[in-house]
Amino acid sequence: TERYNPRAAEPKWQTAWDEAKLFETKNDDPRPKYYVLEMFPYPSGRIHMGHVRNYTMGDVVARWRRAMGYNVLHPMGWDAFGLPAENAARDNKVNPRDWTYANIATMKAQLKTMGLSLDWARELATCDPSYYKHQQKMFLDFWRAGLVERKSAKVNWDPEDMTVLANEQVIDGRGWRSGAPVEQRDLTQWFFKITSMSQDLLDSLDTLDKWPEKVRVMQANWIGRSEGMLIRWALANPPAGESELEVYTTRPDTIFGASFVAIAADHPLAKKAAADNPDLAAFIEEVRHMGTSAAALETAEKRGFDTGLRVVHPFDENWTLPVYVANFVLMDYGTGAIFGCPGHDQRDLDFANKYGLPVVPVVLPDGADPQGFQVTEEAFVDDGAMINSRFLNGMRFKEAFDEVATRLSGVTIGNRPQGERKVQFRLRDWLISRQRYWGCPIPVIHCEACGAVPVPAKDLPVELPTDVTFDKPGNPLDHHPTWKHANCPQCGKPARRDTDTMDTFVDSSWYFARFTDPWNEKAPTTLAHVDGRQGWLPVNQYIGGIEHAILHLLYSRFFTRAMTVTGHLNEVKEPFEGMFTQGMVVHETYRAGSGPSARWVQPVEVKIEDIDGARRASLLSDGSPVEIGPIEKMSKSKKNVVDPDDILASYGADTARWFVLSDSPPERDVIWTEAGVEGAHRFVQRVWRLVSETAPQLAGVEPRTAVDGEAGAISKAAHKIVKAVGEDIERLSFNKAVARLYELVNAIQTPAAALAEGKADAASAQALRQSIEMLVVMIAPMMPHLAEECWSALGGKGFIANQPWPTFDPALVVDNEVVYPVQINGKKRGDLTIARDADQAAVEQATMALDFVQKALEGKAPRKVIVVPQRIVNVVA
Ligand code: ANZ
Ligand code: ZN
Repeated sequence: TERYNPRAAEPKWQTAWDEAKLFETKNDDPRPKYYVLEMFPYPSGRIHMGHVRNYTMGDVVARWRRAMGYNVLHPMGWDAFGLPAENAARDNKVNPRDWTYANIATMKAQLKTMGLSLDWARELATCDPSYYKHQQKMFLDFWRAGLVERKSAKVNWDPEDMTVLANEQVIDGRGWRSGAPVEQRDLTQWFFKITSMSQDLLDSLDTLDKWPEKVRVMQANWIGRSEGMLIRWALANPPAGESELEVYTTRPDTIFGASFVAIAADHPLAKKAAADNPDLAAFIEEVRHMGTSAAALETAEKRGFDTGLRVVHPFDENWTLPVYVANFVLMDYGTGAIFGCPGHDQRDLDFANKYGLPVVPVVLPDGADPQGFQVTEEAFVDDGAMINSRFLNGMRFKEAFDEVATRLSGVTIGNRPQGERKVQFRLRDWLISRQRYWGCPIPVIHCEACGAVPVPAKDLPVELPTDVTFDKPGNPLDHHPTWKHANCPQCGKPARRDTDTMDTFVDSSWYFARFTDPWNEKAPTTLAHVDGRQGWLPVNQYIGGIEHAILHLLYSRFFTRAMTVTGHLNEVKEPFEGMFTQGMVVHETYRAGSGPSARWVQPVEVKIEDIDGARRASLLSDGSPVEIGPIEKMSKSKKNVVDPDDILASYGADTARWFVLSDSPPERDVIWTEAGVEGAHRFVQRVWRLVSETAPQLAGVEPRTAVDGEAGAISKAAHKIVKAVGEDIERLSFNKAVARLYELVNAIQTPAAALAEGKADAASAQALRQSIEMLVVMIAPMMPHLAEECWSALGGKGFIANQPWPTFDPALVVDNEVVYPVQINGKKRGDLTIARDADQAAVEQATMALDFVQKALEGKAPRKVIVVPQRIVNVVA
């Protein structure tokens, strides 16, 4: 028979599916709903292997659920706002909109060649006014509901490009383009009050039992709940207008180990102390220019400056401690002030050692000698018994914490208690203002008389102007000659539009809800379809990269709650019931040349051979040697990228899909190798051969389950695998499902060959017909085009995509047999398959009847046969 030709078959089936509108989903279909979604792509220009893997997994789930009888929603769209479009506009003089839509067209065509069962009728792009109009409406609704706030916040300011930079655009304290040292500036900006939901966002993680544990932990850490205390210290020598300093601590138990107090460079007290201290002022200036990211602070050397201020210990009026400005204290956490306990905090210890401050251990490790215990280089951060702590001595952490809390809450300083319990979250409000063009305009008009005024609903959307220029630094919306001028909706006087646009994370925080009714022009969602009894949400299975495990998921969880508060959802709190984070596609790296002329080269430039059992690489162009480097994430910089288009064109989509699903568990990285792809393609051809060669004999044969004899063995193999593959796909263990399908093809290969030669009995033919149909339905989620082609070769009616998932006969899959490894003189020679309930004598007898045992004994009786029930047989000759 002819080889399978994916180049002909794949476009043919894709067109047929399109024409039949096979994957267009109806909201009012009465079958149970299933919503599977992959994180939508940013239209960067071309799809990459990561997309191929991600979307293939989602498609397997979608196609399998459809076969299981669900009404499946599997949509696709474009996360289309963002900085790259503006960079392209500046560098290549193209309009961001044109650039974006051209990329969407290219990438959509690429996705189509993958044969994904997507409902393209629901396609959306977040940069489209028909989408962002609703986002502007929700912004205003959130504002009315008290979930939006305008306040001053620090931004990274690039003084040369005169623009605000995202944290990722600050590299070693400098602007990524200009290289100029970045400054911190205060700007009044818009925030979503996500912190008002901190506790609920944390608590509700417990309900997400279909999320990876690691993602829940990452979310919990990001929210970062701490139970601690606010403690107010009296200033011994206060500057004018001050009397006390408030610190936040999670370790009030260590209060007798305090040896200094430290405040952030931006702390108001620091400013006051610096007023008449130029050296301190200079130090503060220096700290402010340092990176303030948590990572930068972790690694930076701990530095400080004594302000000359002194505080009085809360439990001892004769004990004063110095107040430092320190670079490791952040202004926006707690109160921006700490007490340092060097014995039990590593940063404090490094700091104390540097500035010669006392180190008094107050927690004794269990089993340590109280006399000899000292802390020098390494702080003791674990639990133990209190020492050197007066009335706390002998207590453990909790007891000591409670004691300090009780005592300090009973004392007043000023007119407040000196200490009080305080729960603190690390989570900050979500700053959504971006001083950028290519984003969703913030629908607000600023009026001198009326302040910030919402744009009236009838004037939405506030559309981006198209005639913008990128020749000047800064925000093009700001430079636009007319766009920002508008009349105040309240008093009618000339006013100014907000020229900021929203963080693109806003766009992706509700697209999954929009997909449930993207046709609604009046409102972001349609309550009948979005959630609740008749609705689609929560998404049953969401699939995407671990890089979005924190912000995107957290923001979406916030948005879902906020949409419920503002009536855009009925009741749902959690947007994603199931979450799965897939691994990356990785590849070897190759390096040609040596010394300063060494360079990375692409896989397609390299020839690889096996020479004396070792892999050797050389350049295809001139045969010069190439060094094979480590296996890494595909990246442009290392050039170890395989373009999906090349694979799709040469092997077809099914091969690419099958390959990315096989080999590795889906949560792990998969190594892309040419050999692996070839192996996948061989399997495609093997399935096709199996089906096309048996099809003529199977014509008119009734599919039927067999129980006995050779035919029974065929049915048994197939039914077992039907059970296993279903379970594997349900658990998203795609690689295991793939392995089972290889197994099935192996199991029916020989009887199928016999059938093709006309040598099969009627029962076997029927069992084969059934098994092969099962095989074809089961490969359909992974290799849909091949499956359609096979189905039509078998004379199947309609599309395989509409076939129900096969059911198995439970009686055939119970394991009533056991396989014993058979050893002869301690060496394994073969296996014995026998009924599970066979007794000792029966196992012995069956062993002796085995060919290889007979041969080994050369007609003699064995000295001994040892049977370990259900485990192993050993024959001693
Ligand atoms: C005294 C102390 C003694 C502390 C000790 C720790 C160990 P989490 O768990 O993250 O909430 N801290 C408080 N505010 C800070 C700020 N703005 N910048 C830097 N550090 C700050 O950590 C709380 C602990 O981090 C607090 O408890 C405080 O140091 C420090 F043996 O207070 B601790
Ligand atoms: Zn006004």
